[in-house]
Parts: sequence; structure tokens; C-alpha cells
Amino acid sequence: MGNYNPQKIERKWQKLWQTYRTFKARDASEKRKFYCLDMFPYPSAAGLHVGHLRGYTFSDVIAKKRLMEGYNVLHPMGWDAFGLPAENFALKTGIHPAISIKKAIKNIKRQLILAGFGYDWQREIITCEPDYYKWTQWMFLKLYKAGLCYKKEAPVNFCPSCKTVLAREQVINGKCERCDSSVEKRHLEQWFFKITDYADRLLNDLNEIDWPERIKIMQRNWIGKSEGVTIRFQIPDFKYQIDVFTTRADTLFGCTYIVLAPEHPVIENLKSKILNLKSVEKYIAEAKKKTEIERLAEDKEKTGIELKGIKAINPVNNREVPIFIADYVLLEYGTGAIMAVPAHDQRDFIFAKKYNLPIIEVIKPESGKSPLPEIAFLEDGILTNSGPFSELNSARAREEITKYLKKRNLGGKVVYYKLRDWLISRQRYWGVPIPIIYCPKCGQIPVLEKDLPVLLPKIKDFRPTGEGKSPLAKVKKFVQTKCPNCGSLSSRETDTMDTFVCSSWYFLRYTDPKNKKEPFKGSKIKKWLPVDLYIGGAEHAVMHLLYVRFFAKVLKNLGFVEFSEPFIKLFNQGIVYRHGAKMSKSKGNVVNPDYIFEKFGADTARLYELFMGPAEQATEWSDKGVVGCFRFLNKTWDLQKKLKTNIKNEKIEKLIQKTIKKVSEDIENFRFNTTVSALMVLVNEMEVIPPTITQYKTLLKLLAPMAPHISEELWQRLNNVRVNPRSHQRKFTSIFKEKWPRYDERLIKEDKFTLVIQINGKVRDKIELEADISEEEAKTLVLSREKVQKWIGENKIKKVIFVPGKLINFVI
Ligand code: ANZ
Ligand code: ZN
Repeated sequence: MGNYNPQKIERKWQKLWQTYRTFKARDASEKRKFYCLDMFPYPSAAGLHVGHLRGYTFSDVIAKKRLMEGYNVLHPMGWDAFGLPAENFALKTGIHPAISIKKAIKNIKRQLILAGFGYDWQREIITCEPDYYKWTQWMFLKLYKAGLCYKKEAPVNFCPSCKTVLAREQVINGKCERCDSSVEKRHLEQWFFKITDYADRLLNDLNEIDWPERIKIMQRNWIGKSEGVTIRFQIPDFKYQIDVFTTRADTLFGCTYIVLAPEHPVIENLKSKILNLKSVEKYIAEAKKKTEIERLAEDKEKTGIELKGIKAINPVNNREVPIFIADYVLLEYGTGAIMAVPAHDQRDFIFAKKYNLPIIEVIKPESGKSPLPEIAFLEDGILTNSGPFSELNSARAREEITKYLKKRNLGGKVVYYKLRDWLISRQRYWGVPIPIIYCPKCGQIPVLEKDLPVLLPKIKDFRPTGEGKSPLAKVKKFVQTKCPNCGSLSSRETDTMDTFVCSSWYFLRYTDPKNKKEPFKGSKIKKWLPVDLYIGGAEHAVMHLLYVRFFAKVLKNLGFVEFSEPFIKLFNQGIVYRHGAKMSKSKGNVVNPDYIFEKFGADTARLYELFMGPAEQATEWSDKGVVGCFRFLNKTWDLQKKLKTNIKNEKIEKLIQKTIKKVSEDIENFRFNTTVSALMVLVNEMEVIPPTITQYKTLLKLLAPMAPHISEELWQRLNNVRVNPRSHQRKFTSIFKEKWPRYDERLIKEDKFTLVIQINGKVRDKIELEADISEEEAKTLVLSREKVQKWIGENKIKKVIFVPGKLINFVI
């Protein structure tokens, strides 16, 4: 029998599973489907570290369990292969991205196979291959023809180091997500997807999906729906007026000045009247240099300048108020102008103090004392100093004041969103060419579907130009083309698409990866979609995870799919830390799984990924923990030498039943760490009391999703099957074709008892509990009962008497 030697068995099973297509997803099967999806990786030259492996291990456990539960499982893998990292890597090394990407994919695929993951490799997709990106271009055309795609000059975020524009989402604290350089604002013509058309649907449908609340909140905030009012301030002796946006119309009587964004177009029209124009222009120039984040920073001092010589009129009380410009007001939000109410908005309060502007209290708290005049009072309350609206509460007053304004054509309700259209064009080489042609006669013309794909030319000099133009612009052979309409000599669009476009629909292609006629067959989508479980990192909360939802909704609207939410359930795995920091090559704290595979085997690596801590929490990697898991597998292995052929031991049988229940439930709830520990307890017990073959087989089935190689090997040994991976004569039935064990409810029930609950010695309640419950747990459960709480009331508990298996008495 020998000792446990993972090197001897793991490769063998990996080959056999592939040969026999054990994890193949079957389009024709009648079984219930389960689509289990991982966020596909970016193929980086460094390969995967154990942090990356964590989420993949989780999804693999669930996929394998589903298979044993009799589902037809789709568990695919592919490569998000276009984009800046590959291109930047290529620029550094001089190796063309098409080559380096292939190498990186090969290496990571090797790692994933060595880990024993059950991907259906027949469905592998690579986004930088023409047979994939042809359909990315097709998607672009569908959006274009549906009016959801347009080109426009816009102020955009430009990274001077990456020499390309960035989506708003790719700017973190004013810096480029990729290279950390400060991002500049530039005015450039760019392509956009009209995601804002879907803002409401993206918001409302969040209620339908089983996603972590944290991600939902981030998406809600990112979409940023704000229901408020626009209010019109007239500028006397002048035909201009200024509309402000506010969510607090109830505070209108407290408005003592208004503020415009420095870029507000009305300023241009007012120039001749502004007495301090020089200083104003200087201020505007300064503001333009700052990023949005800098401008909105809470802790930053608020600056501004008055437009001297002009006043505006507050429409409810006809009071004249001064007009300022200040960079804390953004042009792109609301109307780009605000009414300032220093008594009830802290930013305005600070600003008013600084520039000596009046602060008028118009809202009093319903009870208690207002924090004014020290700081602004921000909450709703009762109106004061507000003419006919005084004494109304804030909610009522908002309605009444809005009505008043509406009647006089001075305002009305509006809804604004923080969400902006998705900027998808990039001035970089390594991406999908945008399928548009510019004809001198016909103008902007989409490439015909039959002419797709527009191939990305292989070029040697793919360095970014930095002039807001893609390096493709220098490639004559690419640029020059004929107009599909009139045949005139025309030129191609040379920008490429943001890689997030590639990843917005990849999960659909897995259902039909080799289709040459369509991106996917409708019947296959119907069979497999939506995805039942999606696992990946939380860092994608407002980019990828919003974009895919948008794509699904568009495709549904266009009739290509029947669902509008692509992922029913989402799980975000916790990050793996080492030496207190997230693993990264630059910090030198990366653990390479290859090393763990070689030294302990993939099963140990997997088990440790599961065992290291709660699945959704960040956890520190520990080499000791790895050894512990290796030891556990050794014990499991050695048990095969001790099996009894008959006579079940009652104690072991009961423990097995309990373990089946625990493992089954804990896997469903992503409590993998307690799943592993339950199996450890069982194996320890089996070392003392040897199990029967049947009992041991149950253990192997429970272990199989987590440690597939050892489980398969031991399973086949018990069935006397020796399979040789080189000669395929001997068929075998994989453990993954076995049924997931069920437990016997009756055998578990016996382990409960009734705890009598007394208060001051009198019986007041009873509760059914697990036999092995601890005193602490029992106490917490009992105290949370309504009846018990009523009896104890406000009294202090002086003493607790706990008799295990019988009663608990509270002395009060
Ligand atoms: C007057 C007021 C009084 C406001 C008060 C608040 C409290 P949300 O909920 O985020 O939409 N605002 C409007 N447009 C702005 C812009 N372009 N740049 C910066 N700030 C802007 O916030 C709406 C509030 O944000 C608006 O309501 C406005 O300030 C400010 F006691 O108007 B409020
Ligand atoms: Zn033409």
C-alpha cells in the first residue's frame, strides 16, 4: 500500500480526468444544470500565486459537489488577454504581447491543471483571438445600432504615463489605477456606451440578486440616484438665469449665496459684467488642473471667488444673493450650480465663515438643541424664518416649496445620477479595434457584420503616441479602407476598446465557444444561463460587475437572451495576506503554488486554501497550517490499512451522519474552513475506532470535492480498480460520478436533549439543544428567548447554574 505520495497519484488522475472528460459539461444532458463561473484571470507572466488560487478552489469544491449531487455542471475557464498590463509588459521586455500572452496562458493553465481543478478545457476562450473578438466587435455594432454607443468630445481622464484615457472607474484617488501617475483632464473625442440609459434598471434589479450587500451598496452609490429639485435664480437686468440642483428645497429661505462650478457655461456670457474678471479667470485656470477627488476631498480647505458686479435673486423671497465660483462644485453633477445654505450644509458653512457670508437658520430640530452656531445642522426638522412655510416639517416643506416654484415656472422635481456613460475607447495597441469607418462622403459608418473581424494588425512599433492617438494610426495598411456604403477611400477608427468590453460578455461565449456564425446559439444560452454562482474578487464591484449587468440588460432588450441579471449569486473570496500584506511581486511576499504542489501536493494546497480562515475574510498564509493539512491527508491515507470488513461501530456511525450534515450544509454556506475541521475530527476518531469499508467510502466522498486526487485514488483502490493512464483499456467510474452521501435524520436527532430553563428555581421555559452544546452557547441561546427576557426583565443576573444535559437556572 505504501505511504501517501501525492507526486505519484496526482498527475495520473489529472490525465485520466482529462482523457475521460470527467468534468465535461454536456449540452445534450437532461439533468438539472449548474453554471459555476470564476472571474477569468488576466494572464500575467508571473503566473498565479496562492492568493489567486483561493477563489478557484472555492468554486471547484462547489462544482464538484454539484456534480456528485447529479447536476450537469458547466465550470469553464478562459483568459482576459487584451489590455494594458500585457502591453506595458511587452513595452518593458520588447516581446510582442501576442507572444508573451501565449506563454503566460500556458504557464497558468499548467498551474490550474496541477491544482486539480475540474475545468472543461474544451470550452476555453481567449479574448485576444480573432474568433473571440470578432464577436466583441459584433456586440459593439449591436449597441451602436441600438443607439447605445456614440462618439463625443468630452473632458476625460488622461494618464500621461500610460498615454491613454481611462474610464472614471480606473481613476483611484486621482491616480491611474495601473501605474499610479496623477491623471490629467483633457478634452478629446471619445467613444461611449450609454450605460446611463440603464441606471434605473441597474439600480432596481439589485434587489433581485443574491450578492454581498457590500457590493450592492457600492453599486448603488456609484449609480448615485438623487431625487431633488432644480430651482431657478434670475439675474436682474440680464437675460440669464442660473438653475441650481438641491435635495433640500426646504432650506431655500436659508440660501445666502449661490455657487457655480468654475467651468459653468453661463460664466462666459456674464464676462462683460464681472468686475474682477482677471482674478476669476486665474481661479478657473487653477481649478482645471485639479482632479475630481481633490476637489471634493472633505478635509480640504474650500476655496472660491465671488463674481463681483452680479447678483442673483432667490425666487421665494426675492432677496439678492452673491454669486461665487468654487471648485467644490462639479460641472458634471446636477446642474453644475448650487444654492448654498450655510446653516444646514457643512461645506457651505465652512465656506461662509471663510468669506464672511450670512448664516441664516431655517431648520430647527424637532427635539433637542441645534448644533448651530458651532456647526451646521444637517438633519430634517421644523422650518423657521421661512415665511409662509415656517412651522412645516422638512418633508412637507419640500413638497410645498416645490409646488410653489412649479406654479411660477421657477423649478420642478428632477432625478440626477452620479453614473456617467462608460468611456470605452483607448488610444492603445493591445485591444479590440473599434469597427467604425470614416468616409469623406458618408461620414461615420459601422463596419458591416459580414466584414468582421476587423483584425488587429501585427506591428512591431506599438508604443503609445501620447498625442491622443492610437499607434494604429501610423499603420497605413490598417487605416486605409473603402467605405462599405459608397466605396470611397476611407479611414478606419484607430482606437481600441477598453478590455472591460471583452469581459462583459465572455460568460455567454462559454456556452458555445466554437460557434463561427454567431456569438452563441440562443438554445445554448437558454440551457445554461443565468450563471448560478460567480466567484471572484470584490475589487471589481463598480467596473466589471456593473458592466456585465449592463450588457445582459442590453442583450435582453435586443432579444438575444432571456434574463436581465447574469449572475444569480455572487461570492467574493477574502484576500490572502503574507507578512501582513496583500501578496504582490513588488513586496516580495508571494507564495508560489508550484512549490506547495511539489512539496505537499495539490490536495494539501487546496485543503489549506479552504481551511485557512472564513472564506470571505482576508487571512494570513501560514506554512505551519499547510503542514497540518498534509498531516491530515496522511492520516486519511493510512486509514485504508485499518479498515474493518463488518460490524459498524455506533459511535463512528453517528459521527459520520453528523459530518455528512455538517459538510453538506457548510459547503453551501461557504464555510469551507469548518467543513475541513469536521472531516479532521472524523478522521481522528476513525484512527481510534477503525471504520468499515462503507464508512470509509463515505469519508472519501465527503473529502472528494476538496481533495480530489487522494479521494479518487483511495476510492479506486477500494474498488480494486487500477487504471493505467498510458493504456486506456481499463475503464473506471470516477468518484465524482458517485452520489453525494445523505444522512439519516433519525441518527442525528438522538443527539438532542431538552434543557429546562429556570428563573430563581422556577421552571419558566424549555428548549431543544444539541447534546454537545457548551455552557456559553446554551446561555446565549436561552437568553435570546423572548420568554426568558420577559421573566428576567431589567434585573441583573447574579448567578447561572448549568447542569449539562438537564437544566439552566438564573438567579436574579
Ligand atoms: C442645498 C442644500 C442645503 C444642499 C442643505 C444640501 C444640504 P446628493 O444627495 O449627493 O445628490 N450639489 C448639487 N449639485 C452639486 C454639484 N454639481 N457639485 C457639488 N455639490 C452639488 O447631493 C445633493 C446636494 O449636493 C445638493 O443639495 C447640493 O447641496 C449639492 F442643507 O443644495 B444641496
Ligand atoms: Zn461612403
